[in-house]
Amino acid sequence: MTSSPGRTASEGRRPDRRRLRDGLVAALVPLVACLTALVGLTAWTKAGAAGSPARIEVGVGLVFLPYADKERTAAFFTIANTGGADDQLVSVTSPALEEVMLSRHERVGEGADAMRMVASLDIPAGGRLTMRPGSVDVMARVKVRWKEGDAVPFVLHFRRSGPVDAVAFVVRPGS
Ligand SMILES: [Cu+2]
Repeated sequence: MTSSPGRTASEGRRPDRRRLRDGLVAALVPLVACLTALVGLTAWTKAGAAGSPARIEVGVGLVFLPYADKERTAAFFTIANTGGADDQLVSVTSPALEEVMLSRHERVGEGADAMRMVASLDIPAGGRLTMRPGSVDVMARVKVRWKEGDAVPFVLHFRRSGPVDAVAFVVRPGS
């Protein structure tokens, strides 16, 4: 890159962002269409949102690499509703997965964890749902072999906002 005399301070900050983005793009492999999900979660103010429709933003997700010969996996997304109306996540689909279910885990004693399937998850106006192991997740069975770092396309279906594209990166559980 050649440096031209008229560069501004904001242009000078760009290399950091570009490095970050290049790293993500390298990991994305062919799923360029899913790059929109990388916009991720933005800050918002509640002011002015009242009376407006639900507005859903889904961050880049994570999905667990199944153990050895196992097929079960769990995926995790952070979902923000920056709009003025409540919404609900009602289902999740992915061409790489079957038997996809929303589940909620609850502590039922020392080291014990009870899981139940739920029909929907609330995303209240101005609120956010952060899925993580042991709280709320997306359970599924994998149809294809993955390796760490693969990008898996998902569609999250919301009652009011309809389908929202997302991508999740394959990670080893516990990483
Ligand atoms: Cu679960």
